[in-house]
Amino acid sequence: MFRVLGLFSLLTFITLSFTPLLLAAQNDDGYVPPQLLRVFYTDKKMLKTLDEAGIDLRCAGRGPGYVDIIVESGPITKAGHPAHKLLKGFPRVDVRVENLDKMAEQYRDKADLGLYHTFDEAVTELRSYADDYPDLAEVHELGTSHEGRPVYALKVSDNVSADEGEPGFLICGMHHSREWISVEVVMAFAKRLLEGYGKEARIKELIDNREIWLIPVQNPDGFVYSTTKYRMWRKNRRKNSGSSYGVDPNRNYSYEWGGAGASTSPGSDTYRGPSAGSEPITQIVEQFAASKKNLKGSISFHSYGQLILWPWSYTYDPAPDDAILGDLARSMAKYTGYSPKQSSDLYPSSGDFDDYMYGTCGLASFTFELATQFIPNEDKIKPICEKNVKALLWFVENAADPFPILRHTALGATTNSGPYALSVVYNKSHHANFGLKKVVVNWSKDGQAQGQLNLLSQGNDTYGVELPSAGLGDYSYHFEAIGKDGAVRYPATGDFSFQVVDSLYLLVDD
Ligand code: 0X9
Ligand code: ZN
Repeated sequence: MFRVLGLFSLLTFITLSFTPLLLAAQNDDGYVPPQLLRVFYTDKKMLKTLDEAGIDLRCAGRGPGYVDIIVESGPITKAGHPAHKLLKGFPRVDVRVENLDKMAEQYRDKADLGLYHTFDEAVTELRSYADDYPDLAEVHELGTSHEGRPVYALKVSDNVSADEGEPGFLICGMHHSREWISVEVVMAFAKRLLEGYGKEARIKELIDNREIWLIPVQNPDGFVYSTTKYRMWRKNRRKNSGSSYGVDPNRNYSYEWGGAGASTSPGSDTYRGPSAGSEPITQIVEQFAASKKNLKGSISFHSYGQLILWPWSYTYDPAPDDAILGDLARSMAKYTGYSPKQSSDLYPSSGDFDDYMYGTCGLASFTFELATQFIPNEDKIKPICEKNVKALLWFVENAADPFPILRHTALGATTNSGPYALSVVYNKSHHANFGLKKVVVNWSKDGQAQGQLNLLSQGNDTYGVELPSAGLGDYSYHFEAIGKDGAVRYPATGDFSFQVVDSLYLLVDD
């Protein structure tokens, strides 16, 4: 049940000395299509200058030592272009996609978007799930967008029409219009759950004991705009004052709205909107999440970057539950191969989904950046969905109580024959009203109860005790947090355990 992991931090020094190579393909009529550039940097501070100049650093991919940016207007080779001068100081700039208009060309003449769902197809499919599995699936209209399109949620649970208070999860796709693959993963999860219920014990167990809310298309207006008018559209379709359109839905949530990494310019791709939660599609999701008291976790799918991000986004400070969030992200990363990191390590941004879900609603919330491009080729849809559905299944199974009152942080011994030092951390931020009085551990050896020991405070909300040696064999134990109104067991069910075999001291993993 418990494993001690050694963590090593790797420091990478990158030295680059390339000459900037800036290209722009200009059409006869002078129109310059949007380009995707990869800008390499040697120091994160260099990004600040781009950010401050209004270059969007937060809407494409990024990796160690580089950030992808979309340059929308005019050839950046022109001295007048705001990016031209700024990019001069960077060791290397590659043009990744010379013409973003052409990137999704293969779908241009297909009204049905090939294997991708259109908005209407996604809605029809959700409805068919409710028709085909009336006891397990229900379509809820949560509200409507600026242009009057419904935001739908599919609830998946046994006794679906009852609120059973089971641990709940909120899974969203399509905040950003051009990130079509995000819809596919949420739709694939719905399919896997519903088709699996009658066949797979694991799925039945899940649906019987969870309430799973799926919003495949959080931003319907933007999605329709991207799929019918302009593929690279990102925001929603608010008519701003002036001639610009759109608010970035992932800068508009009302937790820490208006801070870092969100633009005040309506024309920007990361425009935060006129006020916190100003957008109907953001309000809908906020109100939904705040009203569902049984929600425990949430994931918002985006593309691209192959990342799993956890709060905070708005600050470099670690979240109070950073260790737990990081562990959950690292576990999910095992299924996807994506890189887990705190959101702001990528870049800080404010008013995003995760910070609201974690900061306001107390959920374990994550952003997945799928794939290596916004709209991957059709043949990539299936493998991307499959591995992300695996991560989703793991999450919904394992994050039902993401922030337990105690957390087991260490098990150690200086010699193989013990004693065995245990320590736990009290999660004060999530259980402020518990009134912790003491922590005890009940332990057994080879199934024989050995009694109860008090843990001593070691400062910083950490409590510890040593289990005495009782010879070779199987040790098991669970803790109890004793508060003003009673005790809470940890783990809720089962025990932690380890074995002492011969002269070896073995930790047993779950
Ligand atoms: O910037 C965003 O909203 C997300 N990336 S995207 O390229 N899909 O637009 C990332 C959201 C996570 N937040 C931070 N990294 N701050
Ligand atoms: Zn996105």
